[in-house]
Amino acid sequence: MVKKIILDCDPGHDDAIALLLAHGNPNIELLAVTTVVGNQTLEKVTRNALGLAKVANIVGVPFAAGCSRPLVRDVEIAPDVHGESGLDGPTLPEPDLALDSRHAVDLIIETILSHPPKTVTLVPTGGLTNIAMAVRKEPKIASLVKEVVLMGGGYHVGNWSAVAEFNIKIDPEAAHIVFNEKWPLTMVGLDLTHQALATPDVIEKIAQIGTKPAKFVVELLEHFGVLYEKAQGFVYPPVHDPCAVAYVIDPAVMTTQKVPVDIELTGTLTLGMTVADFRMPPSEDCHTQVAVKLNHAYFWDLIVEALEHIGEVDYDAE
Ligand SMILES: [Ca+2]
Repeated sequence: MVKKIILDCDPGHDDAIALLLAHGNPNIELLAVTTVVGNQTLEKVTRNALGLAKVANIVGVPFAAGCSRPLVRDVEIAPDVHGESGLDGPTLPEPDLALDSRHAVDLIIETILSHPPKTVTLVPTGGLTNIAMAVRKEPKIASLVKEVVLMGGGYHVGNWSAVAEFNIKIDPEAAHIVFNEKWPLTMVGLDLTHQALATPDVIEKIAQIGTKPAKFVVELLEHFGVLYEKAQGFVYPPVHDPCAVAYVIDPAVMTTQKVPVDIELTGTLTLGMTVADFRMPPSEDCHTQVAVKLNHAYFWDLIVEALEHIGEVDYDAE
């Protein structure tokens, strides 16, 4: 069955691979791509998203820019992890796709309202500002979306503080809104994504595809590896965002556990922590679950297959 998704992202090396996975997997129908401030400024991540559309030959999908700052906090970006461009490493082609004239928040709402109930999955892979704004502007979407599958948080670890993950930490108020709406929500957090390491055998498999988009991904992963080792101390980089897309493609790619999750908004050391309460079996109405264990080989096979499906794209890098 084809799954319809809206990808709300801040490319971002791992967002880029999430976008290519969504576009290249035949079981995903990409309804819209929306951007949000996060890894870099809104202007830079939006430019990156449009450039990626050219790399993967994505046509007929609206791309819209969203919020340029979090709901309450000041803008916090991650140049040490993603570089000055937000996508340092490979050369991105000059985009020729024009942005949709709508604000991302309106595009998200209109896309959900124009499809049958419970058929559209929201896949946020950046801060949750656009999603929070959308559900506050049009509360009906909370009962109309099929589910929210987001990359963010972590029930045992953080990466932007001792206990908070970047996407949640940069806009914790937005995350609080999104986690407290009653839609089914899957948190694909660091506990899971730290298993999605781009090991040398994986990079070699992608290199063997031999196409320009595959070469682009290899360069992304190699550069991300250098930045990630310096910034976060990883030998091989964890490729977070495509894990959320992979879960939508086939939930069997990972195990999950139902557990209530809420967002810490007042802790001086724990702001933006995704607090999961494992003390008791979850209640009947628990609408949140967390990703636990990844099938590493299956996950990377999905990415290789998507790149093979995209095939050769003849674009000129500037
Ligand atoms: Ca991201």
